[in-house]
Amino acid sequence: MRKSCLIMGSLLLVTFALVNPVTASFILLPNDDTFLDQTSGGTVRDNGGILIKGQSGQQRIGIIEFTLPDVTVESATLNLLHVRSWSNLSWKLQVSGKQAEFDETAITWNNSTLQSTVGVTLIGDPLTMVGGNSGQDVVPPQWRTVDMTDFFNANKGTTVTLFLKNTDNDGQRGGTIEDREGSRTGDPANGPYISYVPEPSSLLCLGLASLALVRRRFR
Ligand SMILES: [Ca+2]
Ligand SMILES: [Ca+2]
Repeated sequence: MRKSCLIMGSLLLVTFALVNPVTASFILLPNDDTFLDQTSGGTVRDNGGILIKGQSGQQRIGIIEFTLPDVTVESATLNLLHVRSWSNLSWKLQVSGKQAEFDETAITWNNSTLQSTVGVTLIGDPLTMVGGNSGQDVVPPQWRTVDMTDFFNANKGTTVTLFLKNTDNDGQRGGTIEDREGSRTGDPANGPYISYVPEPSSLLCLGLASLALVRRRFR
């Protein structure tokens, strides 16, 4: 038990530079992010942000892959920057997820099986997203958050794919979330991320790992 605790703690130290010492909040970045585009079946679409549209026959489904650390969290929040809307109309964004992996440089609508809803868990209620107020752009872009604490704890230690779907079947509605490459804003820091706060017992593991590293260093 203590060994696994130390290994887990050591892995988490990689992200230690991102720790906020007051709230002990950690940041987790995606492995991959892109979207599945029904209108361009065989084309890899890893550019221009994460496009989302629900209209039948023209669907765009955002997909984001994270490897969740094997820690129990008090809270976990998905953070998304809304940069564009399909029009000046508001739209609905539903986040869901399941244990699955993909490669953003290879996945297409045609070769993906991720459109299936089998095994998918809804995460929170749909968010209402504003319409564009400057052409299609949302100015300034808006950070939106989704509580994913339960999903995180149910899937800790695994690799998961989160799905971003527009629940309106309407060609005028939908939008774009900034991707991890910073395609729309020029800044990768505006890409999707999870912020999480480990439970105190998990923080104890981190503390033990830190002591072990210190002991080894000064031997
Ligand atoms: Ca990407
Ligand atoms: Ca991957």
